[in-house]
Amino acid sequence: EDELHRIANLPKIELHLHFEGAAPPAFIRGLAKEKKVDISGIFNEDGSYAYRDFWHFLEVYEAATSVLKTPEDFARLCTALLEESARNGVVYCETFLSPDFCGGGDVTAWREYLHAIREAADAAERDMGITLRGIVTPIRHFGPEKAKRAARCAAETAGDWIVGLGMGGDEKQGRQRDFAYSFDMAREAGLRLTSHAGEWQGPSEVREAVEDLGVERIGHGVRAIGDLAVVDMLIEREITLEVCPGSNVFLGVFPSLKEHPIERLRERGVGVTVSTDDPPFFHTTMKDEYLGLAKAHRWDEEVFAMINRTALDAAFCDAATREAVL
Ligand code: ES4
Ligand code: ZN
Repeated sequence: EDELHRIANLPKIELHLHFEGAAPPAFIRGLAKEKKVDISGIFNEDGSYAYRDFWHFLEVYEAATSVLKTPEDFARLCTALLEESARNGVVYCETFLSPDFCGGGDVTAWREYLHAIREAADAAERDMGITLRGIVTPIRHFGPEKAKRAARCAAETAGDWIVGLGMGGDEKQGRQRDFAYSFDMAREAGLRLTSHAGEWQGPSEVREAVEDLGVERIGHGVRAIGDLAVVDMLIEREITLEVCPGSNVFLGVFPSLKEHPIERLRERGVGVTVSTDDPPFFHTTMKDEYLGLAKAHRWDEEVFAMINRTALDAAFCDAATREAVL
């Protein structure tokens, strides 16, 4: 119990956190009230987010996000989510941010949102010692044309704070290669690359993200376990997985943490890391993730230290930032 306590309080690196998906329902309800928008249909009676499955979740997510209108709204959310992350011991975090929700893909508007978010993040770093970096997120089910606009926003703001391009959204729509143009644009701008794959689709989706887009990390990637040739490809190419165990169990990708393949992937030699995905939606926190894995897979402090080392090595920020956080 003493060891569990120490594990919960370890300093943590989180690589996979959706910015809007980190908004607590009370935060979204408050904004809806201020702006006199009625989105009561997306909440349960107990105040939590209400949805039936992943695809309905994506709809509810968009409805919740619709009350985030101004750069100041995003800045307030940034402060709130970093307070919660810092409470959970997170010292470095990368967050998926979509220009589709911040100015609709217009570069000038995107810069204004980004400026407000960065100010909030810089203040949180000074006050709470937590470092945030942004990954621009094309949303797969919005299609390749919108993805190009997002990638253009990413390329125009690539630098020390926007560090990557990372596709999210519905993995069952289109193919990874439909987005190759956007990933090429981002790569040429010096950005690092990741894509959601192998959460809802099988191992071949993971292979396609690596081979057709050239990503060096995979969002989830856990269903690679269904084809050991794909698992070995990940090991050989040193691709790091952004694993979100609590999200996977909550959405029914795997029946329980005990049956979750994170431990089998780790044992075989895949670089696995631990993140929350959309914590209030999936009723999880980084402390919950660590405690759950400690219990389900008997992970000790040494394993978590390795997980965090893997995460820091795979982080998209510059070397000086990496060396300052752990
Ligand atoms: C997602 Cl685009 C997006 N937003 C939040 N959570 C997600 N999971 C997969 N895609
Ligand atoms: Zn995700």
